[in-house]
Amino acid sequence: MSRPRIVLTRRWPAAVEDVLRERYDLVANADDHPFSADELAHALATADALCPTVTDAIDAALLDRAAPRARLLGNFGVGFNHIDVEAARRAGLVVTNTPGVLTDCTADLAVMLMLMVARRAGAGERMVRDDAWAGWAPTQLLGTRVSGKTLGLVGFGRIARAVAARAHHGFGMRVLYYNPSAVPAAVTAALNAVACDSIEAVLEAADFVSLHCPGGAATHHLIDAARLARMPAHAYLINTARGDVVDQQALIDALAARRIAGAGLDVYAGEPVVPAALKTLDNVVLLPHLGSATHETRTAMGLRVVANLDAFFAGREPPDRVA
Ligand code: 8YV
Repeated sequence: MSRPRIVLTRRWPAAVEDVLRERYDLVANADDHPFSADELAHALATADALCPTVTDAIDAALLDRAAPRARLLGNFGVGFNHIDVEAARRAGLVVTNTPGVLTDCTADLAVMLMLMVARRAGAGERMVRDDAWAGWAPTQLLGTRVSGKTLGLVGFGRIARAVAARAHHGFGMRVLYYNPSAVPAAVTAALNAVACDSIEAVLEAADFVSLHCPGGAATHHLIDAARLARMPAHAYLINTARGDVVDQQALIDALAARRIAGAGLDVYAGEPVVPAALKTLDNVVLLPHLGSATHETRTAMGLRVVANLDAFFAGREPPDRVA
């Protein structure tokens, strides 16, 4: 029997591509170019499984026209808001993701953004690189203390809890959260975390707000102008979730008017475009979607996709099926 054909839309860590090459008829993307819609349609029509990432729009228009041979979408990433899950179901596709393996690195990055923006790390680094540092001064680049402050989490899933652990145990922060469903008491007790009954309550009480909800229609512009206005002027917003969870223009307006103190962003609406207005602001730290970008985690993500492929093509239930 011929081996299933697997198409990867991007380059994956070499160790993972090697495993896939041993087990499957692998079609890799040697030059790592983002696929066009036509290339995605061709892959769906010719592969047994397509393995997309956040850079691929697997939408209804694509899925409805593709007449897929593929039976599995093995997403490389935990977030799958770039996949129209209903349309995938209609097209007879099973969808899997990669939960768990990127929790720590994404939480590390959220903490890094919090520290960077509060302690003005970006501005300081630019000063050194621009040869603009004239030497130490008592009032130079003063930032905001992080230790002992209040962290507010919007969403309290795996990554938010890992951020809370770092903040609470590492920085002595008080942790508040809003989550749409109940969280086990043992989890909140270990982190001394306090539930709020609305997003507004988190925004009003926190010195740092970090977003940890999924992307997609249900959370589009969850943080809009009205909600940003609930944040005190000394507070910071951290986003490692998805760009369109925040109304980006409303955030730019709030940052420019100093209605909030700053923001640390790893994700944007319409990536990879980052609005020029954001780049001109000194009270925002801008990273290029690096949340899971470590050798260890990207390899683990790839191997998690492999585990899903292996289960699916052996006729078992894939461990990370989301649709
Ligand atoms: C991934 C992420 O690198 O997994 C996710 O949802 O946001 C990132 O950490 C990227 O999305 C890969 O698809």
